[in-house]
Amino acid sequence: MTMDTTNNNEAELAEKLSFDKFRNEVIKDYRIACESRETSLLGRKEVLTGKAKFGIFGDGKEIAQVAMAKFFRPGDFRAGYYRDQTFMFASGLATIEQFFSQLYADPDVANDPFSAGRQMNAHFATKMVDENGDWLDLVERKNVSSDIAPTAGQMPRGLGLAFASKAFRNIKQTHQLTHLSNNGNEICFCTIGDASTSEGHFWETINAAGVLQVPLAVFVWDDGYGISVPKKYQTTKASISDALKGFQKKDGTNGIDIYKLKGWDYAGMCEILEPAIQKIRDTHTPAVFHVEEITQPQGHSTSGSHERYKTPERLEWEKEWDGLKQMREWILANALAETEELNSIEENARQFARESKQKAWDKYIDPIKKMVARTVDTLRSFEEANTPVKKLTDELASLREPMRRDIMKTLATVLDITENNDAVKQLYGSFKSENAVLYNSYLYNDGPRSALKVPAIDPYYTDDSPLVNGYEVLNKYFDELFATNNKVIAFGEDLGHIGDVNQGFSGLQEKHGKERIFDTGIRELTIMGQGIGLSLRGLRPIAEIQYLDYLLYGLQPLSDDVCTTHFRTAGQQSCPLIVRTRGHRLEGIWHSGSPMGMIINALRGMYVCVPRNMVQAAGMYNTLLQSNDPGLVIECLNGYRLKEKLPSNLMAYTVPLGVPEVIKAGTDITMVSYGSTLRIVMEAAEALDKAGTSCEVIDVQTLLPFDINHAIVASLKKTNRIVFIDEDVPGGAAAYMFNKVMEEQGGYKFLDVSPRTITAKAHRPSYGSDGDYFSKPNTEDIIAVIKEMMSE
Ligand SMILES: Cc1ncc(C[n+]2csc(CCOP(=O)(O)OP(=O)(O)O)c2C)c(N)n1
Repeated sequence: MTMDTTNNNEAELAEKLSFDKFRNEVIKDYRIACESRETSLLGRKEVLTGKAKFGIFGDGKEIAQVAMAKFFRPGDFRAGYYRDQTFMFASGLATIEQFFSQLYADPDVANDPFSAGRQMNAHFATKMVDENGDWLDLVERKNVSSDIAPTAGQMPRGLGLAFASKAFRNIKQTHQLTHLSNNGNEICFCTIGDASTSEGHFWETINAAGVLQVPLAVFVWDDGYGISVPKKYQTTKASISDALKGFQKKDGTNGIDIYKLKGWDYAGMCEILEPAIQKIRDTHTPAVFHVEEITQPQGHSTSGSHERYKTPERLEWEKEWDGLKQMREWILANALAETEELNSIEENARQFARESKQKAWDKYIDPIKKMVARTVDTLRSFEEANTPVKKLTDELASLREPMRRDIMKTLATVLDITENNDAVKQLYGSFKSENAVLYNSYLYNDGPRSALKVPAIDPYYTDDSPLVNGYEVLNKYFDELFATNNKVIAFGEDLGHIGDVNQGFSGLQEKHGKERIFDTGIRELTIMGQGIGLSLRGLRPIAEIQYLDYLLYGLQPLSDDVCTTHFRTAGQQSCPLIVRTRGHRLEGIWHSGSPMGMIINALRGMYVCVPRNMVQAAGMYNTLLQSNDPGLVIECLNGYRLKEKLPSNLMAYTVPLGVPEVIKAGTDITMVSYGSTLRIVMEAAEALDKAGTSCEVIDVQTLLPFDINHAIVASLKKTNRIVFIDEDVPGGAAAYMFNKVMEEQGGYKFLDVSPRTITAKAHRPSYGSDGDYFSKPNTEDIIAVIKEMMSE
């Protein structure tokens, strides 16, 4: 009897404790949801009153996101978009104050830790790499890959982040990297709006995830619209979960799991998510959570009002099914709290959001006001003598919300008026460099892991170094690389089983394993995404695009995501992806492209290597692998069967980036080129030499960076004639080289005759050798142009 009573008491106590824990959890979630809503309401006001430029908020998604955040663990990753503020607050990865700092574009990373004021608001990130470029312990922290604005742009990256878990789980060579993964248990939580699922990125990602079986949890926030366009114009059957049905995993098949949730139903969502997320973690089966019946109380963004496109009935429905209202009613119905308690939570939330906003504003404006004060101080000394200066100073001093540019404009005008007064000049100069640090830094790594700081080591040859085919240089190189570097992974179309279309990886899958060297589907976009995710998680992927012409399919994630990663996180994330491809001259419209102008203009933030042969290519891979900067290496498609001497120090030698090589010395004219074109250039140069014109041929080796030590102008000083030759369209990369040498290097000062570019035609080349001859620069044309220059 006594025993029974004790048991009863203990059971009651345990029940009470677990009830209290549950209740506290619910109340905490409700509080976070309320604070987040207040943040959205206040945020919109800040934009409408002009304190911030643009605002986009997570109102309407609060309840779904507090539910989701419960299952996001240390080690996990998020690849999301701009609606996820509540998830960030609930995961402890953002404060309201930080949210407002980003809204104000505060360039101090201590205030906006996501982007140092570089990104629009609600574009989140967490720090993954330290100041030395070493990866932090990602297993013990919750990780957020930096958001980007292009809709669905997070999908390929999300796939890659999830894929990395699979790699870590299956590749035994990575098992000692315990700071990067715990046996691949990490899930990537990926969020997307319902309308953005119309993008090809979504479908390619879902298909790849279904094939690969990776721990990807995709949450579709379905509020029925993409800005103003309703989902009947976006999605087949106006339901993404219905449209996805063929992807559903069944017994004995691959595929994805699909769940439907109601965005206002806190309890219902938690119940579904708990086992579903655990299953993803354990089995690496991807899942889509279609979160329906979500609202958007303030409309899409501060750019417009939703009354323009939502019917009165819809607006009424949104009010009734607002997640906060529903959660509140559910709490009361289940006696988890009294009305007074909820009222006070709501009031405190309002107060807290207001205070946080104010703190963020003070932190933002304070340094600017100090700059204004310094400026005004300096300018007051001119006032008496100079009325226009006094007027400008007064104007600046009276600005209630000054900006840095107001100060710069004032100083520049005063400089003009005072004819370059020293004190003003000094102040202007020092503000200019301070602002450059805030606004123009971090495009590339400039710390110890900068690709430009990798020491140059020459290839080493012995008397009996063998002469081998170009592809064999790479094959031997990759073999040694995979034997010595446990972080490298290579993949692409036809790269695994047959060892790539030109045999660079021939036999290597068998030797180094299917987990490290493997085939992918034909999906350049998500191949890039796989590479991005693996890179962010500290591995060293070499992701292959089969032919340069098909880089276009993968260009968007490189340009929007890879190239901006380091910049948009102010150096807190690095994406050292290596993209390997082959291109330039071969045959036909889509196997001969050399669209280098397009590439270098799209890829500032990556390094672009254009090796003339495979020995140079391997040296560039070595350089890139020692750095944290991303790079594209374009091998010469027609060079795999040309003979090259095999260096004996394959793993050690490096090709420094941005350092051209004079591959033939001469005195009469400088010929600047790269890649496959160099063979034509050399043919022309040798013929011209015989005819008495001494040609100096320079291989630029990399287009980004370009001739950092100005070696080309040094050659021009000697020859006083220069021609830039490539197989891009007119005005493409040859024009870029021309501009660099003439403007940046001041080459125009050393010209005896007008400089030239020789390029391919504007159209793509016709098929066959004659098509090639008449479309791309040929030896005879080059000789003719140079003869003309010599006679000028
Ligand atoms: C590639 C691209 N196209 C267009 C836009 C402009 N845009 C921004 S958000 C948006 C609608 C997205 O709707 P949805 O995916 O449903 O997300 P929601 O904003 O409703 O959460 C559009 C068209 C963009 N950012 N990126």
